[in-house]
Amino acid sequence: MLIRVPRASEVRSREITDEELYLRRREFLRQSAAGAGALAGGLLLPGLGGAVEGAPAAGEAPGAVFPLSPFSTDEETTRYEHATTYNNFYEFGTDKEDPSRNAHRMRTRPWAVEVAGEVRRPGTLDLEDLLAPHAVEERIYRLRCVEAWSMVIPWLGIPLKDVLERLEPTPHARYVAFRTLHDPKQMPGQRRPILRWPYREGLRLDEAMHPLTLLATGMYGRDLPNQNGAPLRLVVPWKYGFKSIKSIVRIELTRRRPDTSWNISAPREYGFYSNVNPEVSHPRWSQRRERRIGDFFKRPTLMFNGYAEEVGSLYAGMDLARNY
Ligand SMILES: Nc1nc2c(c(=O)[nH]1)N[C@H]1C(S)=C(S)[C@@H](COP(=O)(O)O)O[C@H]1N2
Ligand SMILES: [Mo]
Repeated sequence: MLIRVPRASEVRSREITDEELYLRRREFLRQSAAGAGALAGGLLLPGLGGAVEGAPAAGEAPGAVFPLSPFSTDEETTRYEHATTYNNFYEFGTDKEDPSRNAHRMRTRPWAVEVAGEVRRPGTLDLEDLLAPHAVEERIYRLRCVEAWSMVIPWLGIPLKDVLERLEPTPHARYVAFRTLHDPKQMPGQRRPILRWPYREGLRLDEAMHPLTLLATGMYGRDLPNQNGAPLRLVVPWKYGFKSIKSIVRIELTRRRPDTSWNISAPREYGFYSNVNPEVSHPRWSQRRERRIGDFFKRPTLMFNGYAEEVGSLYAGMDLARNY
């Protein structure tokens, strides 16, 4: 389908050996996972200090090692403590620290995923059966929130494409709709009508089948923490963070464009596409710049979050100010 022209950064990477690339990557992860000693260069956000339960300790090698995808960025990864205590997961509260405080209540095993709609193999699968035949890889991606902050996270996961192909979409499938678990007992935020629950998101089928689109099961070499969307979340690195739906229990292939929770709650602010775009402001703020969590100064936001060469062709001929 897509013919990729390698980016300068990737060509550079290929000139060094796999072994060197591997060692360098481990070093990035070690830096980001290290404790207070690693703080010197970065600004500590209020409320983000201190040890985090389950975080890799200083000097400790991260968990399991998986092949590093060439789609990865070589930017320094966000500190684990920041990535796991500064979260959006409204099912557990709307403050950034709420998910890390409350999400431990969610039971993530056993976990069933319903596959429905325009597929030849519908049904309910245990998470392990959904994922087992596929190879897990590591991908270091930028993720930019619509609120103008960003992180760099080493995800573990499987290309969504691989999973969808095995489920065999019918020729009628044009979109993919996702839903998060709906259980107000485990997710106290769902007792209030902040969003349309369960949280729902959607992609056009070609976006879902794009090789960058990842179904993540882990990060920083270990399982996903609950606050980051355990046991299964989407990661769509060229779109605003809210498209990357957490704790998925349902995947439906549809003929029509599905409703999404943010689009239902504020259609003028959050469109279906929600591609990162510095040229198109959110109605209440500019999207030109962003603050990388851990940095002091803001940096310019890049078209498609820096993935324009990979995904730009998906939107050829579309007016991205109208289709925001
Ligand atoms: N189910 C669900 N998924 C969600 C959200 C949410 O509130 N509920 N928030 C989204 C938003 S706005 C962002 S920016 C990312 C944040 O992912 P992170 O906490 O792992 O950085 O998750 C997205 N996925
Ligand atoms: Mo977000």
